[in-house]
Amino acid sequence: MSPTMPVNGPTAAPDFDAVIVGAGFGGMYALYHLRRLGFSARVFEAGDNVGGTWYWNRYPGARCDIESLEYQYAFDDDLQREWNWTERYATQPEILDYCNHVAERFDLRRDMQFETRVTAANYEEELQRWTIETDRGDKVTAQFCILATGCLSAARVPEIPGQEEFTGPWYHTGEWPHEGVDFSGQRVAVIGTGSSGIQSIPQIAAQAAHVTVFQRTPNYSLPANQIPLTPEQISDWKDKFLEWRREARKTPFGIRTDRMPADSALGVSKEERDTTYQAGWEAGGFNFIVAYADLFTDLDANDTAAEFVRDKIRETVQDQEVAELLAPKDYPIGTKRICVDTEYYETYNRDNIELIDLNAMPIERITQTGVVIADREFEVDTIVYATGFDAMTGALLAIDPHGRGGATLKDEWVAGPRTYLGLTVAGFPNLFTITGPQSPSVLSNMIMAIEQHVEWIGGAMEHMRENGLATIEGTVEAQDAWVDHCQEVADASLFTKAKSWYLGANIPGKPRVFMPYIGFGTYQEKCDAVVANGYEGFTLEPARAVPAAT
Ligand code: NA7
Repeated sequence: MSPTMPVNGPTAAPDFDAVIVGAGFGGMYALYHLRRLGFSARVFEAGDNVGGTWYWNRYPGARCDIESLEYQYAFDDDLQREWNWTERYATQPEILDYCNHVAERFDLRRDMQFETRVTAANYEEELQRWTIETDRGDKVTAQFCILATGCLSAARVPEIPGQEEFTGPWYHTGEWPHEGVDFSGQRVAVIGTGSSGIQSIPQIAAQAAHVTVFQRTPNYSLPANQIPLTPEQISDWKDKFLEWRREARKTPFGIRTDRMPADSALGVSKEERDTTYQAGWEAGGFNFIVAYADLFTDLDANDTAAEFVRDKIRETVQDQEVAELLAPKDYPIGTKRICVDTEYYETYNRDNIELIDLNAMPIERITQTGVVIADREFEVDTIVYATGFDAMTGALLAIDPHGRGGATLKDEWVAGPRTYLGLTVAGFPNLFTITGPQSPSVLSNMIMAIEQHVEWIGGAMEHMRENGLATIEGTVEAQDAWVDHCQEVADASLFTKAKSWYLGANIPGKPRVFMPYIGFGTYQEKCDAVVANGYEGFTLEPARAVPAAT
């Protein structure tokens, strides 16, 4: 049923109120929430089960870098009370178990179609609805199309000459085989040292005969200081969780902290600063990088933290030449996604690992038996590409929705993504993106960001139903202003000083536009104000009379 559409004939009512693309955390909650509001929805998912990112990224050592107690849904108090996380940072299998638990608990699968990839989404202007097509021949209509396709879901293997000649197995960390990989006795090449490389290298090195790591850019990595959670910690958290989540939603990165830093790193002595950094380092994870208020805005302040981490690398890694290669020097700490690891730097003290600096010499080609750099061939049995994703826009552009007048998203975004609030795109009525570009997404706790987006979208759909409205679309003016604002906020930070996937810099030819919005609390206020001001910046239109069916 579609309560907002006047039904002039059997062709007028779409099949569903909403089609949702993706059954990760975003798609699962969108389905649950829309159902609860009385809307009909169908989810299409390429994988054979729920989980999204956590379904695909099964590489050894995969863990979330947000603490498990924070990285969970808050929409249902009973759900959080009955689920028990075991460790401070949850492993991929445990997070996937949680996804399955949620799917079962709320009977989500009955409205999900798996092993089905959406291949087209076209807006039918006359009927004010979307037609969605899949690789299994489905063609369904819906008033709303909700893209919950994930920010890091379009895995990318770089084009290196000779790749197809390699006779051994190769894997991308983001499309890892479900049965796992046994590296025993193998010589393994790992290309890439982002989070996936940094998490998997220690585990691969512990099993393989030899590992050669090919590093283009070193990353700053902080120790996870992984610990099992105690029953007391868990029950204390459960009691406070909902209140703490409300607090978290007001913070810049969506992560609750007992102490919002107010001081400048430069306003205290080096001794005091180092004591603070040491405490953050020992506390583990992102605690370190929120020690002072100006670490993301002042280069000199940032460099005090960066140098502290470089010194930790020098202390940990015995071979000082290797330590210097691992120590990032040409971009501020935190401006590429900071990593959280377990024994990453320590792993370079093993005698079965070698680090190759691709800055001196890039990979020239891949042969049947290995990787060639300059005149040296590294013979390997297996290649692991930990080379990341076409982040934030890749999965959206792979669908390439066609909006009003047949305009394509690819054309509209040729110079980089343009959205209003990271939720909608002008010219594409009733199309929503969950954690889309120009929303905080990857610079916040993703699950919290997902809940905020889904609830905003659900609110808009309810508003339309109550007021007999059929379409919602951000205006070009509001969108232009939002894009400019996102850029201004980014320019006022240090984030644009690194060649990161936030900027599209990891993909040759991708426009360099800083994609996430910095500042969750401010963002949420803006979204709320837009609603309070009668959906400011949006055009909402009533249903048109539908031509009678012939
Ligand atoms: P990332 O963080 O994008 O890391 C990919 C890594 O692969 C990074 O070190 C890249 O170097 C490297 N890379 C990419 N292309 C090449 C080529 N052509 N040659 C050599 N090295 C290359 O992806 P991850 O999967 O590790 O992590 C993604 C996110 O998941 C992470 O941020 C967390 O949020 C969770 P570069 O830095 O581009 O020079």
